[in-house]
Amino acid sequence: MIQFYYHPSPNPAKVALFLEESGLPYQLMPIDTRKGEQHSAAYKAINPNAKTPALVDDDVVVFDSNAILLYLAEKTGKFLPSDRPEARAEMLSWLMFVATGIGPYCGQAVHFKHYAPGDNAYAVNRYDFEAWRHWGIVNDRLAQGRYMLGETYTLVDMAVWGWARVAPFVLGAEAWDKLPNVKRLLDEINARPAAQRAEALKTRHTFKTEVDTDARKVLFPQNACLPT
Ligand SMILES: N[C@@H](CCC(=O)N[C@@H](CS)C(=O)NCC(=O)O)C(=O)O
Repeated sequence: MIQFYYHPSPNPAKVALFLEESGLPYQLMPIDTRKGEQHSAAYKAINPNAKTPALVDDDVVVFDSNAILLYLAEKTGKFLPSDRPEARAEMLSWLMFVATGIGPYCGQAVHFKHYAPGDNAYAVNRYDFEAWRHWGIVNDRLAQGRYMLGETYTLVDMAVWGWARVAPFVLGAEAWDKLPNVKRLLDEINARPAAQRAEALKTRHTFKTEVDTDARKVLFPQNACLPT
């Protein structure tokens, strides 16, 4: 059976949604990143990047949320566009856009706005701008069709959903006034039973919620010695 290494945060959420949508049986493997469990040798043998999510499917090991989405979509043949080269190219473009743009810029915006000590005006300005710019592109895309790839719900929508869930935390309270098409997609996916089951996974395990000094040491070890 699939083992899904999970923490209740945006990148694992995408994979949780796919697993629940597809009906694949899986075992939940909690990794409490605020307690440093991502740094264990056993977990790094699965994901050398020491982050969640990761997935083991018998002798297949796959890490990085968007790679996992693609693996599961190809395994099941579900939530993919047609295999015409144009459709596949469009899917890969948007999936990589989410992987390399939405995820990293949102992650850094959250870091500098909510967790980093000090003022950080330059970093906040840069990452806030880039996070907004990327979400604006997604919002414009969703003005052209119901979903990221047109009229069919695919893995790319699941990748977007992972971070759209937390857009106000990333961007601020005005996120939904400025990104109505992203909000429309978020609301539509949130209404799906699979999304509700994916969200409920966090209640199956007691994860540490505080980002206290100990959590900072394992999440941002290179900065742990700096004053907070
Ligand atoms: N590119 C990776 C990023 C994974 C990532 O940053 N995961 C976060 C949760 S959303 C994490 O595990 N953070 C803990 C840490 O940085 O130590 C992916 O998409 O899976």
